[in-house]
Amino acid sequence: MEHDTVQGSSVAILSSRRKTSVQALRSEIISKLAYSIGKDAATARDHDWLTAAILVLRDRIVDGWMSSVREAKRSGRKRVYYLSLEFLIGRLFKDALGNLGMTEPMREALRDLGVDLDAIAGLEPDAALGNGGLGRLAACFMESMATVGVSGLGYGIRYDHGLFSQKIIDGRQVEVPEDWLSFRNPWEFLRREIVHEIGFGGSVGMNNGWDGTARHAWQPAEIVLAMGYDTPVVGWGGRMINTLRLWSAHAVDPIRLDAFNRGDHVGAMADSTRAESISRVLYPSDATPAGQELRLRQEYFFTSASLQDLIRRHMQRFGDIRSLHEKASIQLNDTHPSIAIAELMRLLIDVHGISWDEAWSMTREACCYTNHTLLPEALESWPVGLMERLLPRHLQIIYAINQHTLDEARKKMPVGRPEDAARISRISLIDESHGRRVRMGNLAYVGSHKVNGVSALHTELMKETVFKDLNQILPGRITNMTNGITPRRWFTHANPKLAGLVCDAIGPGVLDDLENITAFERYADDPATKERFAAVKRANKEALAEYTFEQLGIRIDPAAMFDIHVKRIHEYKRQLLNIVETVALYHAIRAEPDRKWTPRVKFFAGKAAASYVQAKSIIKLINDVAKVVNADPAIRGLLKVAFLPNYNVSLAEILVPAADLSEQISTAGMEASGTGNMKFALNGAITIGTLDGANVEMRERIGSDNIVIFGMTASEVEDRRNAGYNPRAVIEGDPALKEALVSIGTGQFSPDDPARYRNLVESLYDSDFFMVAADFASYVQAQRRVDALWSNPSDWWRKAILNTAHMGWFSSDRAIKQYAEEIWKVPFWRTT
Ligand code: 26V
Repeated sequence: MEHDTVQGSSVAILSSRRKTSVQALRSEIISKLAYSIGKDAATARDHDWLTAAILVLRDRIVDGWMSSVREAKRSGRKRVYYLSLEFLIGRLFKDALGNLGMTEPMREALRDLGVDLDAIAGLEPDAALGNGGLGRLAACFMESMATVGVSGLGYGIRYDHGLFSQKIIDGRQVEVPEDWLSFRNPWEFLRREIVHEIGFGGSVGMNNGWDGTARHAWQPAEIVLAMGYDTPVVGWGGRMINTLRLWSAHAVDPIRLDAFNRGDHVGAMADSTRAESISRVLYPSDATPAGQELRLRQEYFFTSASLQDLIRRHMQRFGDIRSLHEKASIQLNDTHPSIAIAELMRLLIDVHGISWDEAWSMTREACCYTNHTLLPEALESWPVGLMERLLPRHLQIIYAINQHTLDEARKKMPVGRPEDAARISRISLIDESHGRRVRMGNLAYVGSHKVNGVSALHTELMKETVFKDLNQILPGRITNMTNGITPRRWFTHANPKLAGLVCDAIGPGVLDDLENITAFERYADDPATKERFAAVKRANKEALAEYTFEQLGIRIDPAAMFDIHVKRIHEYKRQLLNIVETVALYHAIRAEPDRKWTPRVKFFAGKAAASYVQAKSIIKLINDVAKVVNADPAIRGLLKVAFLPNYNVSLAEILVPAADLSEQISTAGMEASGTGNMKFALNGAITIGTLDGANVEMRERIGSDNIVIFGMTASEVEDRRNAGYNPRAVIEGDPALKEALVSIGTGQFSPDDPARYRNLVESLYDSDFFMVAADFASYVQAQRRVDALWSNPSDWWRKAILNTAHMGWFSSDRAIKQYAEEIWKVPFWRTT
């Protein structure tokens, strides 16, 4: 029997059934090279080998894909449509090989051809069609749907350019355009026949429908074409293969010949340039005020294309629009696709002639919405004027929905109380207080039958804050779906050594269902397992040390504690708290060099939105601190700081398996869930974290002895803010903190520009909205608890093993099954 990297699983059985002979693969690769790429083995470059190997793999996938599609059609069952402006996929080659149990045969076939699989796999560009957590969650969910047997289609945008690449030049972030399609994308299939017309602007008139009734008719001033590209999504074992359909924007007429012939060569392309700009580039949206018209055009473009597409599919299969909500569940990933509520109403009423009441109940039955952040600056709203200009019919519909919602709300309120007027204005879909704006979160809420948060704490806070009033008027909709991560990418493939160890201990069933990993708990006190666990970690740390040396020229000792803080750079995620503590530690080591310090390497990585000045200043500070600390012989290498450039999915796959300590230190109440926290803990890192997001549930499952919690709780943060927080007093009362801040503020780390961090430091003294000072002492104490733990390796590895053993519940398979059962009401395979 053939085996994959991880032995003995159902995948091995599957691969033997398929008779994936190495010989067959070899000859298929050679013929792809010749007939699809036009090269022979002598002239092929590494990139050509990669493309050939992917095309061979894709051929194997296609059969299963078609049978999944046929089976879904035949069964007539309900489907999930996952609408997301972001899918942060990363590389697919190794993931798909692993899921199909073909890693080893492919490795051998390539080896016979003189090609190293790992080397060419490293050439695949990351599909970076997302900013961070929200986009990565969508990618994990797609893979889990295919794994647990939920028939689903992901809809998004095929951006020509994904999230910018980050270069660090002189310690500063420089954004470089990303160009993942430059070598063509061998995974995708262009569906020329799947094209939808997307309208913008124009006016709304009336006409008569086929039955003689009057209907609104929108005459758009501009039409853009949405063209579909399909990528197969392979689940574990390849039992089901779903589709990710991404839309690319095109002009109706690629060129205006009349203008061209007149000699206006640029003007002849103007329409085409304008249309195609819609799918040109991903917005680095999680800090720019995405008020730009282009962003709304992107949102409407992909939402309308997706709804038209799913309605077309529904009509083909069932022939009756009235059963749409019984056969389709439309999941809105944040508010980005929430114009779907108005667009679906428009399609049902104006195009399909459904009455308002029936259309409204169908829309609500079909749609559901996930909220991913409570930060007020991140809650989308659009100026009424812009909406009127771009989507006049939708604005009419939104007004009508609003009327209906407010009428219902008024009925539920006793008349005449002064506070009712304020409540009504908060529920309204139109915010009248900042110019007139359409509140997209409220639209998504009223148009969905379920509204979910992404961790228990976040869901509770949703009920108390952003959706407090709506929850009172329209109760029972808010529900919690704690996030999860796919164990294939984040365990089996990223950390094959650890997966192998766990499989050897408790058997391969863990690969089919991560929740089986609890059986690994029994090994927490087994010295041999601890030793192997430590050896795996050591090997992963050596790989990261080598990578760090290649990237930054910094030499680090793999025996040191690897303390890792990687995620988008945001003030609420508090990279600043970490670097200030690093500075305090540096001072302490310098003051007492002979004390028994724990050798540590502090790793940071993450991108700041291009316009986010404060976040960029934090990146510069980390790099400035690194320069001074790493070069100071007085601390004898006990502390090192490394900022790794261009954090992305592939870099995370190197970092996550190599962490001893995982930093999850957001200001409590601000991180909706986090998913990096789950990846690290599953791979045996100890978490130092606040009681925020899913850290709370991680503590419940891992046990409070096995996670290091510090700082204020969400309600303490709120109370402190309300009571009038005085950071200056806190700083003055904490000599170590004060010394660290003074040294940063007066240029110890920026001798070339001593005032560089004056504003940053002053903002901590003056307001410190994210409570860095308030949590500082508690964070320092927690770090010293971590040091104490590290000094007892037997205890450390026991806790590390218990982390791995208790993270099974955080699989995205579990999350998807919950969505399937409680929100979508669709069937899935049960693995018991
Ligand atoms: C954040 C911010 C921060 C400041 C300015 C504007 C802005 C805009 C958007 C966002 C967050 C975007 C949504 C997002 O990515 N949320 C993340 O979703 C993850 C998956 O549910 C979750 O684990 C993270 O906690 C949450 O931040």
